[in-house]
Amino acid sequence: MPAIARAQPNIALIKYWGKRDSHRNLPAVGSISVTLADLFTTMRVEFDDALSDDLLIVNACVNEDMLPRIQRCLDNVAGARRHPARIDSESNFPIAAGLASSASAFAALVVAADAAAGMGRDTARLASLAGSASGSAARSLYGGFAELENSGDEIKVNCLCNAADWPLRVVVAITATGPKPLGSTAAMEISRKTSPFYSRWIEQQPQDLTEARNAIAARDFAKLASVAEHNCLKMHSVMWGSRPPIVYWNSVTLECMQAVRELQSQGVAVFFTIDAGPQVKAICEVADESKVRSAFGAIGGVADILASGLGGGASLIDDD
Ligand code: 2P0
Repeated sequence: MPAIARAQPNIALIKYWGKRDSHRNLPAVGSISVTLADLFTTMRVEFDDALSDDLLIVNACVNEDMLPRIQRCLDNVAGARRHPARIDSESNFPIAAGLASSASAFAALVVAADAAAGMGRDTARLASLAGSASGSAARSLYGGFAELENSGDEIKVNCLCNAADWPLRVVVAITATGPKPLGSTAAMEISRKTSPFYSRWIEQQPQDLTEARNAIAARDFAKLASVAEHNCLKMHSVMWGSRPPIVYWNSVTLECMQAVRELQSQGVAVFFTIDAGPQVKAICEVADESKVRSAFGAIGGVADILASGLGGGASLIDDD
């Protein structure tokens, strides 16, 4: 039977950058993210012995580039002796542009493939499988604020706070469209091997995680803002210090960061974060969303603005 799942991308507030075991895709650091409600990937998986081979369709086009990674994930979920699969993936936001499309894609893939293969695993097990395919995908199995722990041999994720218990907004400034120059997996390895700041990044991460966990528990926006911006800039410093340097920002990225700083100086509850791409994500209180949108809208180079509340975890949906 085919199965369809939907998963949302997540935005890390305390970042995952670096692997402790690249073979098993175990992260070198813990991370904390928020899942977005309004951006999503819908994934339909059907195993069919009448097919001669696996077929991947992404946003209505046959995609062979991503197929090997998808096949490895399907083998892990359904076993290497599975039937060939037809996989249809659709995302309602730009893919491969630093909006965590691999997180929503692999989270949706494991949920749909598990159901299509009749395996019936629980969320913790599905998160571990998603994380083996793409580290950040493990967090998209959970809603609200999710923490990926860096301990043991299994990828483990906890929900720290449900979306409804701290309803924040995320406003994303798209500063460039099109795929990023270097994927995260390769970039992380370059950082691990060459950045003089990498070891300090790993050493300091537990402190940032504790600070963020406490801020979330206390719903303390200012504390979360401070540690999240610090952690984001520290991750980008690791990247900038790599050889060759890894710079995902453009001049509009910097203009958006400056706009957030100006809003902060006017007392607006907002902070920025930036992932492996040039987009700027502003996290704000619900009442301040329109001010953030206006500030980004006034920047000439901003190509588009997306906004979302915090969402739930990946789940199966009906075929209709
Ligand atoms: C994060 N990123 O925590 C960080 C911040 C990008 C910057 O997780 O190699 O695509 O597939 O495990 O999950 C992007 O990394 O990497 C990422 P793989 P993934 O969201």
